[in-house]
Formats: sequence, C-alpha cells, structure tokens
Amino acid sequence: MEAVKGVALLNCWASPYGLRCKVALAEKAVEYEYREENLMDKSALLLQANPVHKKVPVLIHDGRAVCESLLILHYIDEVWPTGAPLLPAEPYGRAQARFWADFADKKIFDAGIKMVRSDGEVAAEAREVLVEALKTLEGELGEKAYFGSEGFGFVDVVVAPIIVWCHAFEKYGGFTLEAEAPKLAAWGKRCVAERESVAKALPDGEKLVGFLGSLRKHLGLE
Ligand code: GS8
Repeated sequence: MEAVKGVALLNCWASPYGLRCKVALAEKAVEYEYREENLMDKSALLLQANPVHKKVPVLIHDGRAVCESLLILHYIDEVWPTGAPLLPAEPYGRAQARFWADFADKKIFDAGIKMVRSDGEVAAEAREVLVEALKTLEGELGEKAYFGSEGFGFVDVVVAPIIVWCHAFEKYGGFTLEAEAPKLAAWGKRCVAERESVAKALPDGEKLVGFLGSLRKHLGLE
C-alpha cells in the first residue's frame, strides 16, 4: 500500500458515511489529509486499503486502514481522547448508542439512498420506510437537545449527514422534515449553529441535490 503518513481520509464528498467521519475527526481536533476519490475510477490506494468492499470512507492511520464508517468512529473515539468521548462511559448507554447508529444506517440511509436512486413503486416503498424511520428517530431524541444524554455524541455524529441529505430526501420524497419530524429538523439547525464540527464538515445542500440529480439522469430516472 502506498505509504501514507499520519492520518488520511479517503472519501467522496457527498458520502453520508464519509461525512460522519469528517464530523468525528473535527470533534477530536485530529489533523488529517483529505483525499477525494472518484468512485467511477477508484484509486489504487482505495482498492488496497479496502479490498473487501472497495468503498469509501477509509481512514488510514500510520499506514493501516480502518474501513466501515461506524467502526471508523469507534476507532477515532478510542485513539484520540481529545474532548468529550463520543460514546457514553457505561455499557448500557454504549449499547443504546450502537443500536440507534445501526437503526440510522439500516432504515434512514439505506432507504433514503434507495429512494433517491429509484422511481415508481420502489421509490414509494423506500419513502415510506424513510419517513417512518425519521419519526422513530425523532421519538428517540424526544425533548433532548442532542441524542447523547450528556450532549452531542456518537448518535449525533452518525446522523448529522441527514442535515444536508434531507434536502434531497425532501425533493425526491415530496415531504418536508419540518412537517414530518419538527424536533428532528430543529436538532439539525441546532447542530449547525452550535457545533463547528458539523457546520464545517457538511457540504451545501443544493450542491448535493445537483449531484444527485446528475446521478439520477445517469441512471435514466430523469
Ligand atoms: C457504506 C459505505 C458506502 O456505501 C460504511 O462505511 O458505513 N457501510 C459502509 N460507500 C459508498 C459511497 S456513499 O454511498 C461507496 O463507496 N460506493 C462505491 C461502490 O459501491 O463502488
């Protein structure tokens, strides 16, 4: 594998999985080299660093690769103790945080991406799963400011990319987060206003919508 010094993140700017890694690295004030990947023409480094899935994000630390965004977040939390830990200290809280992270991946990001990449019945079914999941996630947030019981934490980092991805979800799903899950919408605004890590890591929502529009054209959906 190409020798990479220090810390590097292989990513595609629009990836919700990579965005959460950017937020976590910023929370921990880790300096790193950002390497943008072209997923249509993956670099030799990406193929060597993630030979199993060949996907971004990949974190490279002192020449060793860590794959899968949730595992990258765990790694970052364990290796860089700067700032508050992302995961709670006690086992039950950790288990709960992992549960909601898994829920976000399986229900929100999977359904949302499926909806954006399809049309007709498939898109309608994905939309239903997505909206239901957003409401369920809002139920978990409840009246708290953040998902973490002690403030912004693991689940907030995992879910943060929906703040921009929701622009696309709303456009292609014909709903608004504000109407379906107003507390979750307020949480998103709070994250951007109060966490520099989030404000700086996330791309412009309209740029993302444009990118996904081109993808849909490429897939023959528009
Ligand atoms: C998902 C990564 C992923 O889907 C994680 O890291 O959490 N479970 C993984 N990455 C996509 C880009 S974002 O949609 C990817 O790299 N796709 C390239 C490919 O499938 O060839």
